Amino acid sequence: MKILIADDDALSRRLLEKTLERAGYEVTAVENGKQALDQLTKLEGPRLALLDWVMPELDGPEVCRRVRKRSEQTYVYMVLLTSKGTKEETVLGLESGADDYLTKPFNAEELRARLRVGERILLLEDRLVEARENMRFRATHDPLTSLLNRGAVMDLLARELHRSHREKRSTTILLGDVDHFKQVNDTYGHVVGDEVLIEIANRLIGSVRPYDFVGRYGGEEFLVVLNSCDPAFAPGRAEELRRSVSNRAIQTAKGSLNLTMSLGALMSSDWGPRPVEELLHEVDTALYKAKASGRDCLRMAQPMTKTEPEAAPLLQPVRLQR
Ligand code: GH3
Ligand code: MG
Ligand code: MG
Repeated sequence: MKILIADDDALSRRLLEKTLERAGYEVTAVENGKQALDQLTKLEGPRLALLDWVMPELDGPEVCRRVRKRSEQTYVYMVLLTSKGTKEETVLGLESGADDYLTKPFNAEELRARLRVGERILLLEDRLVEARENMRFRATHDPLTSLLNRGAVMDLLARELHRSHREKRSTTILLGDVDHFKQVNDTYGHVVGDEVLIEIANRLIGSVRPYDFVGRYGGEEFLVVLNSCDPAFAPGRAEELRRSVSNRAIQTAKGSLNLTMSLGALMSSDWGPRPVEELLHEVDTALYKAKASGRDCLRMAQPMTKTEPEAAPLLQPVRLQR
């Protein structure tokens, strides 16, 4: 475990260093408060610190105060080293944000015992952070494929649409649905169906850029958001996603299966500011058209242009002549 010693007295610093190295710590020793603050606020810096009260640049309590101000970083357990150990000093030290204090000259046994208390607190914090991260992941991800779940990908899409509109860029929304997926379940069982979904999820993730979003929208439906995607490239990128499913067989416990996916797509620049639900409805309609056109294909959602209603009557006679 890393530990920081900040003491301007060279002799005392060396003594602490030796004691702690013998106890198995990875020691960094500095000689003033400013260096201590730098160490404690850097990424991956020590999370356990022994700070002398009186030091040049910044004293021990001031280092504690400044470390505590940075609430975003992980917890640092700080022990102040005082020479007097009066009640007033103790209160002031703890009020400044220190977790504990030790009076000099210190007893090596007591020092180690107090540092073990600090380690227990840090371990507890690690476990809490881990539990919180696990909960956050579970709340936003699909347990089968580990993709974003429907709620999370919709939230990100809504935010992205606002941003792209503000920055006059285009977001491409894709809705993919595996073709005849029910047959996989019916023929090979649900477990193989699950294997297929996991593999397709991986292929989709592998086909987008790191800042695009892929979410599981429903059973065998996937929502892909291509952020700031140049409209000229959107159909090509959508085709790549479609081909990522069909271009090679999927290996499963019951053999390799050839599957395809139909896609509906929409470029936000074609539509202007619209509610997410409305845009998704349009993509869904395009997906339905892809299914109706024989599956394993892509259909783009196109808004009705102003000229279309006028053009419609002209088309009418052509159809009647057939
Ligand atoms: P289409 O080409 O028209 O999309 O046909 P389809 O068979 O893919 O579509 P349908 O909607 O009829 O069937 C989807 C199936 O997906 C039905 C459902 O049981 C299955 N499914 C949904 N979620 C899961 C899942 O998590 N695991 C497995 N194995 N199957 C799932
Ligand atoms: Mg479906
Ligand atoms: Mg399907």
